[in-house]
Amino acid sequence: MNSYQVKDFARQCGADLVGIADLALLDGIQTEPVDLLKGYRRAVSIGVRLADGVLDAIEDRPTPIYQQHYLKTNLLLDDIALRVSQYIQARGSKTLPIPASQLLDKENWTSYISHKAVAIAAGLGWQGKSLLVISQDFGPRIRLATILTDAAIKPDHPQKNRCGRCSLCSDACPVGAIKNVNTSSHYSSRDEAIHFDRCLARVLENSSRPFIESPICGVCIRACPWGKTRKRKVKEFEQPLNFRS
Ligand code: B12
Repeated sequence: MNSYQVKDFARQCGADLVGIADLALLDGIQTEPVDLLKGYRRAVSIGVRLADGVLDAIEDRPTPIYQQHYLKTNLLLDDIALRVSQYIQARGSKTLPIPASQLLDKENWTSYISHKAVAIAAGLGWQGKSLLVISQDFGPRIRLATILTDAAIKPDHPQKNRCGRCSLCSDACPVGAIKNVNTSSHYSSRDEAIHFDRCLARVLENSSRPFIESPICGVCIRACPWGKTRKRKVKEFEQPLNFRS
């Protein structure tokens, strides 16, 4: 089994993005439990693209359809992670699929491991000013999951940051949570990039709005120019058809 086969299988299962992280790059990262990565060498990072129609309808708050899309995308990611885990395990390596969105510590708002850190190490994208992983093809319009493995498959490399002087996510945030600070690789803490208390208060407020039950938002995702459907692609579908009646 090589990395190409694992990636190909993940894509067949529905992943839109897949990369392999060398866990040596994540040495010392915060995990729950602290020895979560012990015995593992690589992490398969998978990304599932969100629907533009759902995101483009977001103005200053999440919509009921984004709430459902969020839940269904998490289920799809967990399903793909399980299948990839089974594929690798059947070929003799140990695996641990990490759920897309399971909160473990509600005081510090943390999970088993940061899927974003894994995705950055696996080259899926860079860490944007919003703290989100921005991929070249889909921008932050992706959700992520991770499969840890002891298989010594070939790792990918991190990408360079391409946010530059753009401040659209920061300008769009309804509570001014994004500080508009750049990073060349990744932020050392979330407070370096955002006013975490403002972001958290906003997503919690959102979770009590009608038909919204999760701490979600989506405004900074929608604002990012990376991943917005390009006009060129749209035009391909808009070519007039030469039908004669
Ligand atoms: C808890 C949680 C929240 C909390 C706290 C968010 C936060 N910033 O930590 C709340 C409820 C506020 C929240 C909000 C949102 N969330 Co949230 N959330 C999570 C969850 C479940 C756990 C995150 C966690 O443990 N953070 C802990 C901190 C300490 O980790 P960290 O900030 O990522 O990175 C640390 C280290 O890892 C290190 N680091 C970071 N990158 C790298 C890279 C390398 C190479 C290294 C060495 C280290 C390193 O530096 C940091 C300090 O230690 C994850 C799922 C998951 N398991 O990852 C989703 C997740 C991060 N959320 C996500 C999203 C989309 C959102 C929202 C947009 C809401 C929404 N869906 O509409 C907002 C965005 C808020 C923001 N701008 O950060 C996505 C991000 C997808 C993407 N494209 O990046 C995730 C990955 C869920 C998923 N399955 O896709 N979220």
